[in-house]
Amino acid sequence: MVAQNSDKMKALAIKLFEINAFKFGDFKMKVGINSPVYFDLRVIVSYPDVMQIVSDLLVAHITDQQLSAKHVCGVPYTALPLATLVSVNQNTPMLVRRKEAKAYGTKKLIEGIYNAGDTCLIVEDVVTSGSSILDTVKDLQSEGIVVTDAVVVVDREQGGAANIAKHGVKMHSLFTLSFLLNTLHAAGKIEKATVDAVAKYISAVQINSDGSFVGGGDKSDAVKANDLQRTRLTYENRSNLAKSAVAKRLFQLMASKQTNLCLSADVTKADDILDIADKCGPYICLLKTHIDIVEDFSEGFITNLQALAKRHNFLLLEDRKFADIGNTVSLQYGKGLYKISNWADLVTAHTLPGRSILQGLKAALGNVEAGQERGVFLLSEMSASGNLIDDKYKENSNKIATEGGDIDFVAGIVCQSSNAFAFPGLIQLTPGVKIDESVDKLGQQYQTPELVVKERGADIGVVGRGIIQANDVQKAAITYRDRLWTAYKERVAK
Ligand code: 5BU
Repeated sequence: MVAQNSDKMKALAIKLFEINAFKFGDFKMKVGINSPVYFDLRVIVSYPDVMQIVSDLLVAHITDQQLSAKHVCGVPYTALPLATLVSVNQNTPMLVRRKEAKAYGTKKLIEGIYNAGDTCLIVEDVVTSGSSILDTVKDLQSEGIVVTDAVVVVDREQGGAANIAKHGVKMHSLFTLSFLLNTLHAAGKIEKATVDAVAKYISAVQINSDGSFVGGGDKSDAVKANDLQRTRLTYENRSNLAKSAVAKRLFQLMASKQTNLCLSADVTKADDILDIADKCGPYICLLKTHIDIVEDFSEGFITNLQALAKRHNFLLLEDRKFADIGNTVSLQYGKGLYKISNWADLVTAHTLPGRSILQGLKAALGNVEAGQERGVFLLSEMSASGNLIDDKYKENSNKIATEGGDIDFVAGIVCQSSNAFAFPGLIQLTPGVKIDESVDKLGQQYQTPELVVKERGADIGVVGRGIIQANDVQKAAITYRDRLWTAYKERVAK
């Protein structure tokens, strides 16, 4: 790396982390086991400034390494725009490899003008085993094109360089995973524990170009040893991994106040909600409302509720369960009698309408000041018996929460089980909590605080009638706070 580019490289590493081009957590990989780090450089096309920096650095790296080839060729698909920029910037003609031959016309696998014997430099975004690079090399070679070098943005250091070297191709990476980890740690973006967990995984899981593991075996021990599984991380640690500003704030609040209790204040008189909020406020991280059950709603009630939230340091969650088309939810969130977006730090929403639910809600928000950020909990499971949610729905809900351009708006997931999602930057909110496991007359299914936290992955337990119907609501809140918090402490100490 050229010395003057070193600061640029560090700045780019941080930028890539901030735009979610890579994440830490517990992710399912193509090779069949989970990884504590996940790269998705597809997102960078949405950031022209990042594209510019990456391509400038790639060109500088190519010059620095004296890689002269007659053509450049990107590995489809993520690297194609990068290869285009490299081609244009250094005036080197490009070749395009098709993944499938056209069914009509020329049936060519390689587009562009070339002759057998021409040289070609490969451009790739992320290398794990190197198998994608080798697929492209093979197609170029069968046209008589000579490939000796590949320039890549990120080397995950899992054996890719050695695998492609066996086929006569030398890898030149802009970033190694170690460089990214160290840079983020030095910038205070990730904890030492995260750096160590990833390093441990990388050294244990080296991959051959056919996808098998070096040394054989299924490496399930490495997966078990994955210290970035969300249920094993502390809330402090997870606040650093969160992408939503409200999730960060909530994780920090939970850690400093030592509570993971959400009180569901399901009573119908404004004064009763304020009374419960005042008595239980010191023991909760969230107060959950169903604003449309309040019979005497007024703006003054909201002002008082916000004052209590400030005094006792908890956030407000309106459990509105938005579920309509984008335009309607935007109006329901920002307008009407309740003007929910003005006061609720968080809301709940169904994923049934798809991604547009997030865009609709976001459309109701104007310019948001720091500290006034809003977030959403997406529902991926329900506690009601006989609900219609199946595994596919759950999986797709997780995708909406963790992929795409709106993940900075998603604070967490409302669900009942620990396998609903893996990303530790999201918060699992689990309703249906009571001291005694039971079912109410209308199909609500309850589990104990210990069970939801230790077995079902809950980060926050939601308690309604378990507290509000108690003779002494404050005493009940303390009991639930203590039991949920102890369960969490035991979970992370394991
Ligand atoms: P309870 O009194 O502890 O049963 O109240 C639970 C609250 O959580 C209540 O406000 C429900 O609307 C809310 N809830 C739920 O119980 N189950 C779910 O799956 C979802 C929300 Br989503």
